[in-house]
Amino acid sequence: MKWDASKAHVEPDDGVTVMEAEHFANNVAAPDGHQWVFAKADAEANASGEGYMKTNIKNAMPFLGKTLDLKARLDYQVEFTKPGPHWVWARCYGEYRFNRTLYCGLDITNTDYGKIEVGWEGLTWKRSGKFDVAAPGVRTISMWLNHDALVLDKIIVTSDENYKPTQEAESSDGAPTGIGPAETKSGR
Ligand SMILES: [Ca+2]
Repeated sequence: MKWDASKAHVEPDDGVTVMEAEHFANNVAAPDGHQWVFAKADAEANASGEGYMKTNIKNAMPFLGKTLDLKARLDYQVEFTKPGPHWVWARCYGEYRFNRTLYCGLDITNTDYGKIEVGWEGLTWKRSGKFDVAAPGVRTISMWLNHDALVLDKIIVTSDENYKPTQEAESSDGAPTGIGPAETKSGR
């Protein structure tokens, strides 16, 4: 797929790029049929924006393919203006208590930093490890689903290690639970 850089979310001066999960640039199904699908926001899910993305299959399988090319993914375009270390926050949850992992990555490559352990008490914010953006420009941020019954509402890419998406209430494991800031403008 050829990207349209004019549709990228442009990293603002504060280094906090906010994207609704449902505003993906590309949605790629896994070979086994797993895929992210859109669901409209409703009061129960407490979603931000028009809705959220969730898995289409609920088999409670422990892992969906061992490598990233075997997992369903969503791609987002970010025009980075502040090269250097970044972190990804995901507002997400998993219905199954023990199998709840997302992976995020830069430019569709396998990474050590990308593992995000998802909560199970409704939508909460969880953060990835550190990844490095070497130079300014449009890059691809991807989100892979590693388990069934996952929900992804919103994504924030930040250059500030101490950033928190919201100071509102926290879940019992200390994760922020609020909706967080408004989406960063793009050419959409
Ligand atoms: Ca959303």
